[in-house]
Amino acid sequence: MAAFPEISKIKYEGPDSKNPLAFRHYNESELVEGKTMKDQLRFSVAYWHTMRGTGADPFGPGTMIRPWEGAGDSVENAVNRVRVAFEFMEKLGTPFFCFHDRDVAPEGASLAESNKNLDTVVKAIKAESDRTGIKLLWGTANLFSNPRYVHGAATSCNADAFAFAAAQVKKALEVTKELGGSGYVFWGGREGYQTLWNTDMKRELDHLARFMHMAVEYAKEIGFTGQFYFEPKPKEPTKHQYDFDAAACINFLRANGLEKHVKLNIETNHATLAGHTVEHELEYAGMQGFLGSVDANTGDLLLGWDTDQFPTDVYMTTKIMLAFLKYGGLAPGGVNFDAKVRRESFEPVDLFHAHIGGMDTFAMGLKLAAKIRADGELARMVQQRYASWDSGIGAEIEQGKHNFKSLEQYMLAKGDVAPNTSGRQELFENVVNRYIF
Ligand code: XLS
Ligand code: NI
Ligand code: NI
Repeated sequence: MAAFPEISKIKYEGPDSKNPLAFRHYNESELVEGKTMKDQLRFSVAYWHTMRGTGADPFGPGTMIRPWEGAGDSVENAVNRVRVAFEFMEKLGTPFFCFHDRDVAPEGASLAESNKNLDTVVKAIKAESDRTGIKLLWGTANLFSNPRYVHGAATSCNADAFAFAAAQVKKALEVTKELGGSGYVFWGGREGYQTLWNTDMKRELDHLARFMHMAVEYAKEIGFTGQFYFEPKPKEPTKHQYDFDAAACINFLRANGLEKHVKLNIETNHATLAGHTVEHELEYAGMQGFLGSVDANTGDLLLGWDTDQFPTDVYMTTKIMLAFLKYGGLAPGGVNFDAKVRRESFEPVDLFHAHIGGMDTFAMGLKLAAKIRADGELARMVQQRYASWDSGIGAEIEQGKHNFKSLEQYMLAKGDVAPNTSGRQELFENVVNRYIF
């Protein structure tokens, strides 16, 4: 029985279409910079929000109408939910999905039972994945919901919590491999602190590094060759998360010898919570070779938390795609919609509207980014701004031919700095608008 009987496959109908259940910009077979949009964007559905989101908030219970959830949190219902998820993704045309272990299968009374539940559901996922060709982009483990992780998992003060988390990630890596997943994500969960008074930060971070090394070692042992990612987030649920932002994550990875194994999964809303823009985080990671994947969503200017809304801002998606095209594309990562429909958008069809909007906004961003790159004017304007470094003293400094003494000599002879030129911010902004409108 179909879960979305009134909805057929979402098709590309072009920019003039008024059909709310059609794409106006995402045309999966259209070529952009030599690759199809499908291969450039690598869209992924987040199982936790789309299949498990109830709409509950701190002020009230869930509101979502999900007719297929009747049987509750049983393994049987989990298997049935897999069919619903694949029907949704087939109709939408997303080639990937992402999950936490506990999103897809219920936790049992013991580790052994939880693993058994997961095996049963993973078998169903494998069958649906083989039938449809829809693949796992990345897997991860939920190391934050169960009360055993109240103080964190890898950074818990309780060594048993660390051990349980290790066992859970071991299993999550096995199923990610079994499903042919392209990656595995570490997001902090409760890895952080509420007060430094009760916290041995050094010890906790050493443990986190040990934990990640164990994951890397185990992946090698079982032949899992997917990409590991670390996902920055500054706060929530703890007041200070250790994976604060791209800079903190990269420093942690380098300081602990993990830089060859782990890249970053940058989430838009987390970037803004950290006081950055997503393009800042992408550029910072990209210039150092750490750009991996993106958790696509957006926050709200008036709300200071991780609202995980679907992206609809074309400027933002253009900037995201400019960064990815600049640093060689998204693969093996992708555009994972770590986003949820609003509590007030409780009908199943809203899941389609949300994803269609996000996919169209990213498709437009991709096309605009490619246009900006093909035209080259923005790049030329930036290059022009740094022209003093292309020859003469600038080129000599870059080549390492100078020191403080020689530069003092140069300036004593020259007298003063050559006149500065305008930053032309407004012109830059106007040029960007020319592509967008
Ligand atoms: C939470 C994170 C989480 C990760 C996966 O804020 O975004 O959903 O992406 O654990
Ligand atoms: Ni995320
Ligand atoms: Ni988030």
